[in-house]
Amino acid sequence: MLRITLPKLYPITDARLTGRSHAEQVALFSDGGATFIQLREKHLAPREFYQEAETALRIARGLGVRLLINDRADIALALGADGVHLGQDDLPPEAARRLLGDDAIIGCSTHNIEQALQAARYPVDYIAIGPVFPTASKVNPDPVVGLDGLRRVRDGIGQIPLVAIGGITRENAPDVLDAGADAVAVISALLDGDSREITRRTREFFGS
Ligand code: 3NM
Repeated sequence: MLRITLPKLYPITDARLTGRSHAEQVALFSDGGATFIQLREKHLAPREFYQEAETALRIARGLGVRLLINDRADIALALGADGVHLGQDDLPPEAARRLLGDDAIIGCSTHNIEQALQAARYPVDYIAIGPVFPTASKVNPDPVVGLDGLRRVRDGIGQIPLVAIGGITRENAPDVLDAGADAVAVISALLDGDSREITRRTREFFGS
């Protein structure tokens, strides 16, 4: 496992919300200073997603940006992506670790303290907890954990890097970091707007 230091902002692509390709979103987030991005695709067939992700990875590599693939360790492996973000129904983290090796970044989605404590026993590089706030970007989200739930997870998992997700905005992000998250993963608060807006929102997410 790597010992990674996460940047505070972890943008996630969403082709339905913007109508833009994953590659274009990676370019826009990168222009805004993002260095760690997740490709999230819930609708395309694996072959199409693979092809889009290949283009996105080429762009990311050219810019020195690390790119993780949501859900699909097979696609991450085939592409040589930087890692995979696993949901509760995806491959178990130890199986993804066997496939991808020690240098890959493996993150694990959790939605309550029990899942987070379980994930802390797996060979993961970070744990994500959410939704912290209500979100419209996920179908059937789990119950909101709130800042208190986030604090409990922070206290429970020790030093493992922690990503907060769900309903995070420029306004509430400082409270989320105060509650113990190392990074915030964000979809709609970045992608809501034209391309200049997306880059600007990314650049200004943490104030500057
Ligand atoms: N996962 P937004 S919440 C992809 O709870 C995702 O694990 C969640 O989008 C979880 O920033 C979520 O627009 C959606 O709320 C995040």
